[in-house]
Amino acid sequence: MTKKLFSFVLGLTLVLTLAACGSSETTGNEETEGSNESASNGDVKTIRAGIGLNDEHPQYKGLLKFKEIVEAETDGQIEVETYHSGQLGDDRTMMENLQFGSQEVTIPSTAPIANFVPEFSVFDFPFLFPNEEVADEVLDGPVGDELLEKLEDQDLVGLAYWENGFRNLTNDKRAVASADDFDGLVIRTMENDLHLDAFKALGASPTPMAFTELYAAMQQGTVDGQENPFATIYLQKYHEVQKHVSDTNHVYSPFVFLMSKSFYDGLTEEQQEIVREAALEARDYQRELNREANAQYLQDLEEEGMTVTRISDEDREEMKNIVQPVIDEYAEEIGQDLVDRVYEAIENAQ
Ligand code: KDG
Repeated sequence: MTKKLFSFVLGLTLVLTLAACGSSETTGNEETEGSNESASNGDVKTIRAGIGLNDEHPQYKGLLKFKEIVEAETDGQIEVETYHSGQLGDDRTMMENLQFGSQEVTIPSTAPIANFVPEFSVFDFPFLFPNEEVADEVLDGPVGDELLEKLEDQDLVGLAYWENGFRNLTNDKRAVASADDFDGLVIRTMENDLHLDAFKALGASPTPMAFTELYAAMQQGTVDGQENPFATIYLQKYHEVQKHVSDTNHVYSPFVFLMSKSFYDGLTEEQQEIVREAALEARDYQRELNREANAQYLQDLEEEGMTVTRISDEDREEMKNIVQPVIDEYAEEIGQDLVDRVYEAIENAQ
């Protein structure tokens, strides 16, 4: 074989060998590269998640935890955009956004949800839950799941119950220590007929209003007071526009982590499992954050100059008796059977 021919054959062999390695490398990794490629450059889904509370509230910190888990577990296939302080609208608007597909997640209290699924008002019955532990067991149990399932008829998916917390009264007029002290106070309530009727029974002049309008209404004096958990009262800076706070603890308010049903149905089974698990893991984190600082918030409010009035057991008992007829009326409307099962679940959880 001449030198020329040998060099040609050697070169050809080298080229063919490299080409073969190259193609086997491509074949070897093609599938992996292909799947990685689809994750990073393929159809990335975006979750636009909006809430009413501000970015200091445990609700927002819980939402950031949800974002962290979902983006990690889906390897970037799902991205979560977070919006706080009503940037995407008030609770009703954000729930409608989910129904119409312009937003994918919101986390309202059960009270505004009752305008879409009336049965949710049962969780706003005054003095229903004795403490957070019983609330967790009932909400995370069969009767809580039963109510979440009813959301699907409204094109909503309820993935978990988070915690707003025990609601307490603030006002700018006077110390409220007993039922008599509610007389004539213009109290902003959530947009929920049960809340309105309960405060009317106590002698107040309640007015329904979106959460996004509340601070300005107190600042302008169009309402005398409102009721919310200590975390909200402190972190939304209501002490700047309210003089008095009473530890009425009159309602334990859950949040519901809502997802648009059309968005949820468009996820793969694996992605559905990831968002479900993330909402539950972030729930536990959010509840813990909410409870850790709750006692501190009341102290902070006093340090900010608010007058704190402690409600005695007797006075709280009197408030319960006054609102009982309202509870009985709504129990009939919601369905006595469901209400009885909620009370039974509370009994079993104690
Ligand atoms: O988005 C947060 C609101 O749903 C929640 O804060 C509702 O407690 C509430 C209120 O008073 O409107």
